[in-house]
Amino acid sequence: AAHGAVAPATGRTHRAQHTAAQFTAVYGAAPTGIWAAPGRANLIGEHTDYNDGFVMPLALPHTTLAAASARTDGVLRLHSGGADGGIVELRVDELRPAPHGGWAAYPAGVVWAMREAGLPVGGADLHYESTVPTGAGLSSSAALEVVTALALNDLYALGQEPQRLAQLAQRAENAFVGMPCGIMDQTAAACCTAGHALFLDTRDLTRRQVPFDLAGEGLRLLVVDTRVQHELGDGAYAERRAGCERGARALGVRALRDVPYAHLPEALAKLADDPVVQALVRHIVTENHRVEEVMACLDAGRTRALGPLLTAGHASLRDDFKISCRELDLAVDTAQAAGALGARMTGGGFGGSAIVLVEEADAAAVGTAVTEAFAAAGYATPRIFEAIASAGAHRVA
Ligand code: GAF
Repeated sequence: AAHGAVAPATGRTHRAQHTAAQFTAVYGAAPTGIWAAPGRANLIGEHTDYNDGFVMPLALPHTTLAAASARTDGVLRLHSGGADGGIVELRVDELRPAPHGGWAAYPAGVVWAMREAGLPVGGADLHYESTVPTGAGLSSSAALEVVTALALNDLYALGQEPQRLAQLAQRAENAFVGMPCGIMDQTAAACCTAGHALFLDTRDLTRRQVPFDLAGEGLRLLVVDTRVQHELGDGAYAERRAGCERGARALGVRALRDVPYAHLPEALAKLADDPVVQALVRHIVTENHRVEEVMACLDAGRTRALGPLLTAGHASLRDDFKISCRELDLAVDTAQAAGALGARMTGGGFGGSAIVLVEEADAAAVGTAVTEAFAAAGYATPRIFEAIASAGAHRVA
C-alpha cells in the first residue's frame, strides 16, 4: 500500500543491528540494549485529551529506536542518526527547563522529569534512529520521549509502568520543552498493542484495547502525510487549549468532558455571546460522543460505519475548531470523492496527516486520486502508507 518515500517498517532485526552498530561507532563500545517506541495515528478523539475526554489512537509500524548504556559519571550524551550536529553532551544535575529548542530537549526533558519525580536516574549514552516522519502529526516527539523513558526505566531498574512513563514523558514536553500537549500521544507510544486501537479516558487514564483488524474485514486505513509541517501551529494549539478552558469556566464545569452530549444545546445557548468559544465547545462535546460511537461500532463489528463518523470529525475540526488547512481538506475531500468510506485529519492539525478508511479494493485508486489532486493543485507530493495497528514501546534487544 506504500506509495511514498517513508521508509517501510520492515527489517526489524536489520534496523536494530544498524542502530547498535551506529551506537558503537559514535561511543566506542556496544550498547547495553535497544528499545523501540512507535509513532501513532489517532482514529478519533482530537483535542479532547486536554479536556479530560476520550481518545482512540493506534500505534504505527514506524518506530524510533534507541540504543543505550548507563553511565556512572552523571553525564548524558545524546546522538541522532537523523539530526546534524554531533553529540549533545549535558550533565543530568544541571538540566533546567528553558526554551531549549532542538531535538535533544525531548530526551533531556525526560531525564529531567524522571529526576524531578525522585527517580534515581543518572547519566547515559543514547543513540537514536527513527522511521517516524517528523512534523507530520504522527507523534515523532512522543516516540522519542517514550523510547528514552523506557530505556532509562530498564537501565536504572526503575520499575515504572508504561502509563507512568507516558506521564513523565508528557511532563517533559509540557514543562521542559514548553508544549502544552495532553496525554494521548505518549500513552499511545507507551501502551498501544498490535492489532488494537487504544481507547483511553484521559481523566482517570482507564484504557481498553479495542480489536482493530481491518485487513480481516477487507478494509485499509491509509495515512496521507500532506508534507505540510505543523510545528508552526504550537501557538495556535495553546490558544485552542485556553479557549476550551475558558468554555469550561463559563459553563461551571471542571472540564468540557463534563458537558453531556444531551445537554449540548443548553451549553451552546449559554455561550451565545462568545461564538469562538461556543464553536470550540461544540467540537469537543461532539468529538467525545464520536469516540463513544466509534467504539460502539467496533464492538458491534460494524467497522464500515466508522466512515461517516471520521468524516463528521473532520468537518468539526475544520469548521468549529478551525485547525485544518487546504492540503488536509483536499486529501479528505478527494479521498471521499474517490470512494473512501470516510476520512479526517489526524493529530494536532495545521498541516500534518489525514487518515482514510477505505475498502481494500479501492485503496490504490483512492491513493492515486489524492496524489493526482495534490499535483494538480501544485502541492508537494503526499506520502501515503498503510496504518497497521502495531505494538507500543518495547525492548528490542
Ligand atoms: C497533539 C498533542 F500532542 C496531543 O496531546 C493532542 O492534543 C493532539 O494534538 C490533538 O488531539 O498531538
